[in-house]
Amino acid sequence: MAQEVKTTCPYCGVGCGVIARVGDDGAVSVKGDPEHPANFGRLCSKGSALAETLDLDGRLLHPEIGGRRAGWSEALDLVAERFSRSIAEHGPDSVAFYVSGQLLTEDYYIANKLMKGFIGSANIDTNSRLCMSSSVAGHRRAFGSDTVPGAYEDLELAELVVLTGSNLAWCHPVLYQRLSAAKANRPEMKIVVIDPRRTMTADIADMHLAIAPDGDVALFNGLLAHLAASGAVDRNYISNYTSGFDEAVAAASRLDLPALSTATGLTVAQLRAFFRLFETTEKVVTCYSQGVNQSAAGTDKVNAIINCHLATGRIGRPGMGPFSLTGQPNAMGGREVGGLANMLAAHMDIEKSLHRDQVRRFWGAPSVASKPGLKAVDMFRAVADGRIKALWIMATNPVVSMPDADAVEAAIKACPFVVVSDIVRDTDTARHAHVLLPSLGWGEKDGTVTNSERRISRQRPFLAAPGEARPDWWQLAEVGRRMGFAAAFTHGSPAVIFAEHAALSGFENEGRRDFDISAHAEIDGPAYDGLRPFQWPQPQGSAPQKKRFFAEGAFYHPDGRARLVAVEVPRPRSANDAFPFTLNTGRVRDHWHTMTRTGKSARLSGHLAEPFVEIHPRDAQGAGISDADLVTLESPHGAAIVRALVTDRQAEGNLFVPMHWNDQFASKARIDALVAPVTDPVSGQPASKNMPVRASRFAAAAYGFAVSARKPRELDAAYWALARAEGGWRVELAFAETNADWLDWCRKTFAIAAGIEPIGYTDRTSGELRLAFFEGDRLLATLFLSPRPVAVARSWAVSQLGASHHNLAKRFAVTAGRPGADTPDPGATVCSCFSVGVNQITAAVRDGCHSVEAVGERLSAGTNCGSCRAEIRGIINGCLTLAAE
Ligand SMILES: Nc1nc2c(c(=O)[nH]1)N[C@H]1C(S)=C(S)[C@@H](COP(=O)(O)OP(=O)(O)OC[C@H]3O[C@@H](n4cnc5c(=O)[nH]c(N)nc54)[C@H](O)[C@@H]3O)O[C@H]1N2
Ligand SMILES: Nc1nc2c(c(=O)[nH]1)N[C@H]1C(S)=C(S)[C@@H](COP(=O)(O)OP(=O)(O)OC[C@H]3O[C@@H](n4cnc5c(=O)[nH]c(N)nc54)[C@H](O)[C@@H]3O)O[C@H]1N2
Ligand code: SF4
Ligand SMILES: [Mo]
Repeated sequence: MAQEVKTTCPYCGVGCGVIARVGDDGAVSVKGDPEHPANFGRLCSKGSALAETLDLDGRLLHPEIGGRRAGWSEALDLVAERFSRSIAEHGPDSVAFYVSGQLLTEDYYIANKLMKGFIGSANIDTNSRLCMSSSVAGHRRAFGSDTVPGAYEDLELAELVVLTGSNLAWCHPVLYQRLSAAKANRPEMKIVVIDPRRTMTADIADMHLAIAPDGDVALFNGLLAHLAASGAVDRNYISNYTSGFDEAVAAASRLDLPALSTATGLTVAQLRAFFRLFETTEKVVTCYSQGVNQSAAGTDKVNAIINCHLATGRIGRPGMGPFSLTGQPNAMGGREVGGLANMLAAHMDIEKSLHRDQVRRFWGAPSVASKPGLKAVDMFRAVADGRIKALWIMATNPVVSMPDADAVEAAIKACPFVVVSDIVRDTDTARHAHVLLPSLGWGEKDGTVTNSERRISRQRPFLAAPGEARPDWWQLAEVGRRMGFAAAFTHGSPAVIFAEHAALSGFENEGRRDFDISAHAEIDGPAYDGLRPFQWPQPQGSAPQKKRFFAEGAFYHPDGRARLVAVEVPRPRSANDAFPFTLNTGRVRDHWHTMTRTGKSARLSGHLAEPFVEIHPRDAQGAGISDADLVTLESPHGAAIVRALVTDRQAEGNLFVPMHWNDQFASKARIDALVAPVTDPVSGQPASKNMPVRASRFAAAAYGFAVSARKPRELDAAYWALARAEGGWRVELAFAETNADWLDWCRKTFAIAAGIEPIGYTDRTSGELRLAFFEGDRLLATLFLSPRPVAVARSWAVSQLGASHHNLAKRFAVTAGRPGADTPDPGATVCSCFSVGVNQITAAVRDGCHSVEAVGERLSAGTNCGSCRAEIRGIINGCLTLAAE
């Protein structure tokens, strides 16, 4: 019997409800849960493709010690013994956990309890340090607690939505869809996008402010000064509920308009227009994410934004408030359990002895760590210099995602004892582990997550545990028991852990702490199984409620008042002739972080199949770089080779490279190798979006493109980038020499049997070479080689893997590298739900489909998840402009 299970998407912090259906044959399909209040049935491209990422190919299925298969008890004994020994010899601060916002709340709770309560160190930090810590620090400075005051509904109720440092269309796509639907219903609603790049999100904006990198403090300071000067502030709110207004305004007023214009890179007219819009619109929501958080001034940016909302009293009311968007599915849950090195469980404060004492008594712990632990960047420094001797990494891939990634890799390599819990066997981090522990992944694991609007939802299992994989919480609890803390880690199920977490949130709380879900403190197995999505707080004895915080003050500083924080505009970085460009990094629509999951899906990999750098046409010209050239990027920390994508969406002087590519998918594209370990002084969050680099053309003697039915082995090339494709793999290549034995190269790389002879041709004048190998009527592999970037119809070439090549003409068509008239090339994927390419959309536009709806009717593109609608609109506009010229 087919079975349907309600669960939650494991990707972004929107936290969409998913219904997973397991058919009689075991096949899984997913659809949006129409009843889930985050998405009401919608899913984006990544959510829609979840079923394609569930196969066991590449999964870690058994514990390993030193590369050999081991049993669980041997592996757990070893971890416990090595951690205990390090603690005995060098003290509790000689060990550390580095965990993740992709853990479930129950996993996270146990990790934090073990480290802070029983090991007695606060050396547990998380990838949320790279993600949300500036927001946490900003909230705590302003509100006295890490509270997101509003709800998603506020974006729909607002008259003005300001999106700063957020590419909502690609990174929170369902929230973007809710916003664009609201704007379609109420066209008078205004949207402002503040981003150095003209992103796909800017597509629905009434105003796009292409701000200079890190110009945000200046912009929001300017806004605060303007609001104060024009009398647009809420005097009652300020005097009843806040302090620090005068100092904040004084600090904010230091730059006049021309100076603000220089600091923000915006014209005085743009500044005036934005200030006026904010001033005259009551219902304003300001959403922000990594363009704000990931900065050396991240916390100040957060407070500069919050200041404007506090000064106008626009907070905690429908359609109003500052809104920090969380990235990971459980970034918020990790904050609730205190997973950051400077926090304690249940939003308590590690620096307050009262809180430490409460947590200690509740846990029955011998002691609770009395000082904050090392934050991620410092933690890996301590690993590098030998202070940390045993490290457990769980659900994160720091060799790819940490700044100064090569140094982080070297530190992990040199660490005497490294444990990695992951679901994938070969990650750039897992390859350096002494002990590998197989974890349950999405669809198998069982617990809760909290989304950006404080909504707690269940992730429910619908697949059996594969191999010997076990939940992360179980691994931690087992090690805790073996370290001598058996009584504190007796939890037999996630329900028991959740109940304990809920009880702690209400423990001696009495309204003094924002995070309180003690209504669930007595929850049992069946109730936990049936738990419906709810928002916190939900104190003991109360029903689920829709609550906004702070409309009438009641902040969590001891005096109950919010703080406006006086923030200074950071000094601009001095010009650096050796590294003249500013490198900005971030996300693409269809990949998730280090690609361990989305890299498995051919559909998702077809959107952008190769690591790239966006560069402005004038900069490209200046550096002698043409579109589709390869580019070497260098900083004092490291180097990368990526494809040039020349576009005026990018501001001059700035470059953008996605953070996703790693050593499994490209020869040299871990962009964090270039990023300096510079952090925000308050939050410790790395500045991942503002790095001086230089760019030059990578001179290759030959370029290649290949498709292969089998995964290529050992790619011997100066540059390569690998992507999953329907029926096999596609590879972009570049070589330093042209006179290799290409036949031999193909045989080795694509594992072609000796008896199989190629079809091929060489053109000595153009230097082009094509080789194709067939077995029966199936294409095994084909290589296109050229002295220039290869101009082959790639989607068409990929589609040949699935085609039947029964006659010679068809086989020769493959080496010709272009489709015949009967099989047009779809072009690069735009709509990944229906695999519709750019050429198909262009053809439809030429055929008279002049709106996104018309294209959707013709090709279905954009009619499922809607994530590509902005791109489709861009293609239509592009075609129509060309036609008009
Ligand atoms: N498709 C996809 N979605 C994701 C993820 C993913 O990997 N893939 N990851 C999730 C996670 S964990 C996170 S944290 C979120 C991140 O979500 P976002 O923060 O929206 O994503 P980013 O692309 O990192 O950065 C957002 C924008 O900040 C801009 N920016 C850079 N510098 C500045 C600046 O100084 N000021 C301003 N105002 N803007 C600037 C960048 O140009 C970029 O467009 O996405 C989540 N959603
Ligand atoms: N330059 C630059 N660097 C960045 C950013 C940026 O914008 N620019 N963004 C930063 C941000 S915001 C973030 S959030 C980080 C993300 O960076 P990471 O956390 O390193 O990225 P992921 O690929 O999500 O890593 C998750 C790992 O956990 C594994 N995994 C998945 N599910 C489970 C599970 O249930 N249990 C266990 N044990 N493992 C599991 C996956 O296979 C994968 O190896 O990157 C940061 N780094
Ligand atoms: S917006 Fe997309 S990635 Fe984010 S939770 Fe929803 S379906 Fe998942
Ligand atoms: Mo993140």
